Amino acid sequence: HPEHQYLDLVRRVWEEGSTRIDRTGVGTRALFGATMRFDLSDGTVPLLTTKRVFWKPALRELLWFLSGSRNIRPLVADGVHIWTDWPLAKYRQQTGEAISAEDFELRIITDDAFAERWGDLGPVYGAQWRNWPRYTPTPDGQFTREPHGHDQISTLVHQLQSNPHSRRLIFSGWNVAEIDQMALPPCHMTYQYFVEDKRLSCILYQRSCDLGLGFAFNIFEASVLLHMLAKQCKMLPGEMVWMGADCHAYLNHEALITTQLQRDPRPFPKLHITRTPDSIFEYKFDDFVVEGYDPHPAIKLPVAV
Ligand code: DHF
Ligand code: TMP
Repeated sequence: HPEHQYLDLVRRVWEEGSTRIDRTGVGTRALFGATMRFDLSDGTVPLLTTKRVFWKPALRELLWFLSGSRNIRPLVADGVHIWTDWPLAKYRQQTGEAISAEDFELRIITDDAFAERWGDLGPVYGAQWRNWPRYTPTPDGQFTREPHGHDQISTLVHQLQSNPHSRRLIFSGWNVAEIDQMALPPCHMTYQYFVEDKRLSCILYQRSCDLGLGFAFNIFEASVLLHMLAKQCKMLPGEMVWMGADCHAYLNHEALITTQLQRDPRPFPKLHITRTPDSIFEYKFDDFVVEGYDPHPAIKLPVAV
């Protein structure tokens, strides 16, 4: 079962990884450099089965990236809480106010000015994917920032269709010049595509991978995006290849070892996309059906902020 690639990596990280103090202070075991490959040609999607993965918030996050948004408001309005902790920590730190997560989210939804000031994550994923800043030189040797940046996703769709053997089918969130403005620099940072006989494959390069939490979302979302791109370009899904650099398990994620590793994987579910809109940006949440997902029970793990 392909999920053993993940379970084996978790075991290897836990048994052979070095113990490291990380940015969050929680501590991890980590090793550097790992690959997994998932065959999507049978219509499946790698959604881990050794614990329940909340794929609905993951799908909403992917659609939020594609919308180009950099504010948590649309996520929170849809009941997705996965990005709230970072703006919340900043708010508490800068105002000294001991606000609860619930009250913070309520203000994000109901108060426009508050959302604009405190819900912004900076130019993260969606902002770079859809609107990588474009500067043009002026005669006096300065540069002006154009109102519309590079839409890397539109370019990718166009290139896939017109130049499928290109070796430049890439988009990236790693904008060096803007890293310092981001709530978190991108973890899943570079995506590259490859077309062979109408089969579309992808490599995702992930610089930093939380194997307990982030990974399940990241591999699912990258694979859904592959299915979407294939559909838009009248191709078939091929292979999803994942490459992780700093692969780590947080020291407070023992349940990963004591519970999840003891379980046997079940078949991956199928992904159905029930509609082909005119553009990749017009997909709606209800266009996606995950069929046959029968996971082991959820495992609650603390997130290191
Ligand atoms: N920081 C760290 N330390 N790990 C991460 O995985 C991470 N991911 C981020 C931002 N910062 C991060 C964005 N993605 C969850 C999943 C993905 C995610 C952030 C958080 C999460 O908490 N998942 C839980 C609950 C999901 C839910 O309730 O909907 C899970 O059990 O999967
Ligand atoms: P870092 O910026 O210091 O690497 O911390 C980011 C942490 O969040 C790290 O544990 C990796 C994890 N992460 C993922 O695994 N996937 C994601 O999509 C995101 C946003 C974060």
